[in-house]
Amino acid sequence: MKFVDVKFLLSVHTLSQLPEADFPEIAFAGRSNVGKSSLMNTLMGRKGMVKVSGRPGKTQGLNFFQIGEEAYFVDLPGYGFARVSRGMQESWQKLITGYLETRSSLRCVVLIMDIRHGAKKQDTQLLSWLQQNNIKCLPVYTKADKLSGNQRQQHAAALDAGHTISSERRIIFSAKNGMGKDELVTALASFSKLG
Ligand SMILES: Nc1nc2c(ncn2[C@@H]2O[C@H](COP(=O)(O)OP(=O)(O)OP(=O)(O)O)[C@@H](O)[C@H]2O)c(=O)[nH]1
Ligand SMILES: [Mg+2]
Repeated sequence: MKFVDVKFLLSVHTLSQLPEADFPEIAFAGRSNVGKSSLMNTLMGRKGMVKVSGRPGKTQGLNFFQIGEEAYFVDLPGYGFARVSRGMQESWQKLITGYLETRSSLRCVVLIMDIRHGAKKQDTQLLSWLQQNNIKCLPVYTKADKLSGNQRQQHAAALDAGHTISSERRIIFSAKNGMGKDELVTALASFSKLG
């Protein structure tokens, strides 16, 4: 997978705005402020391609990025942000689940979790929902730079156990120092070639 020609395509707020399913698609999901946009910037090798903010709930709508003629990457709005109204949370959820359920070109959901935190209910729910819907999921534990080597392994093991994820299936990552980037690119390349 090459990231030479990367561009922002569009922001989708209703399912009718979805672009043609022309390329294999990879979606990036996770709790608000977990580091989805930062991870995508690191992957695409473009610091400012996806907007990153200290304020949770920054990413709204489904943001589509085109990776050459190879794939679409989709930045999903973060879930679990208490400061937006319940009605807003519900409409986000509708949009996201509607997208995930119907998108024929979707190859994989990268589920991003903060390596410092324990298993969170919303992540557990999304994991099992994806499984039920036969959608492939790649778990990534991010912000690994914030822990020492020992702590990193301990926290990763706790997350594995909390979500019943096998350690070969997930990737430890840092947007800050690029840890896990090559591994992630390799995994995504194999997903986007499927079918
Ligand atoms: N140290 C460290 N900080 C990170 C890492 N990834 C993200 N951050 C920081 O975490 C904050 C949130 O990052 P974003 O990438 O905007 O998170 P997001 O999940 O896209 O957030 P929403 O769009 O609001 O859901 C920012 O202050 C980032 O600089 C990482 O790997 N290491
Ligand atoms: Mg974001």
